[in-house]
Amino acid sequence: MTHCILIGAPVDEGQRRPGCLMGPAAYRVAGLPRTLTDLGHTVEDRGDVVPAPGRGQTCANAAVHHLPETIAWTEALAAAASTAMPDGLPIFMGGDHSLSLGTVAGVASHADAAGRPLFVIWLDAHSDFHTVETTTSGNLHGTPMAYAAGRAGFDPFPPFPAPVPGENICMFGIRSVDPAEHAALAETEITVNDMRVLDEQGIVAPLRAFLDRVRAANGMLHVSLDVDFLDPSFAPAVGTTVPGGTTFREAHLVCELLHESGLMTSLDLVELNPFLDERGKTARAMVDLVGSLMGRKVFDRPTRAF
Ligand code: HAR
Ligand code: MN
Ligand code: MN
Ligand code: MN
Repeated sequence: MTHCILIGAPVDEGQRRPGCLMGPAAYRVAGLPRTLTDLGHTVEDRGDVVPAPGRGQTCANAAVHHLPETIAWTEALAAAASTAMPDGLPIFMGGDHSLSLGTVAGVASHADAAGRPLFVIWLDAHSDFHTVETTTSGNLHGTPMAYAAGRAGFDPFPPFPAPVPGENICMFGIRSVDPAEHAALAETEITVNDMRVLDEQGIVAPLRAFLDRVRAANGMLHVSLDVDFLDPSFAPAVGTTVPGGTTFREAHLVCELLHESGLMTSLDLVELNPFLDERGKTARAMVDLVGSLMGRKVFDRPTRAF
């Protein structure tokens, strides 16, 4: 039984298609709290985070938009995350992926204070490895993984509290990487399990290899689940659909294995844009995946001892 702390992060400023701000409401409507309580967990909904007003910061890259608002979200969400961590499992209901600038920062300061290494698993079509300086779209939802990894180029953001070493970061489902991200990733120890890797090796071997390392290090594990990790055929409610994503079963298998590992300590649900959904199917698919992450299974059977 886990104490689940729901935190709404109606962030819409990290990209240009309005609608992600309706995400937290859609998760509640689609039955996220009930799904968790039906699995025997306790649920505390802390409501939606409200950021302070932006403070007018600027940067040299003219493409970047909503910089002060995004910094304000980062600060507010980092505070909400580090406050929630000692109390249970925070589940951040987004909101676009720029919310992870804050959530991972808050989780990282908690892990640092607890003296435990933080690991991050990034389930996404995109690597989100731009900096404020390299983004050409100017959409800051394309930057949070680079911020968490401690890349330079994030002025005037607050310095990332305890950067996550590349060896502790694993990406899954990747199929859209910009040239500047590609070059920067090549300089890191980050494991990039792109769709080609998953096609050839399946989900189980690459995921277990990473989870074994988290366990061996007594690490904390932040899971960041972007809707576009999923194939748009069954999860269309996202502004940046990319064909060739994970299937329904591949995505559930990832979640089932994560649950079986017992390692997840915080979770982001990002990029759901309910305005683009078809009768709620994407919101429901995401809630179903959280069910698998939190222990729903068809049959109890002996699983591999981790
Ligand atoms: N790399 C592209 C950019 O920076 C697309 C980023 C899209 N990111 C998300 N989240 N949708 O993963 O604009
Ligand atoms: Mn706006
Ligand atoms: Mn993303
Ligand atoms: Mn994405």
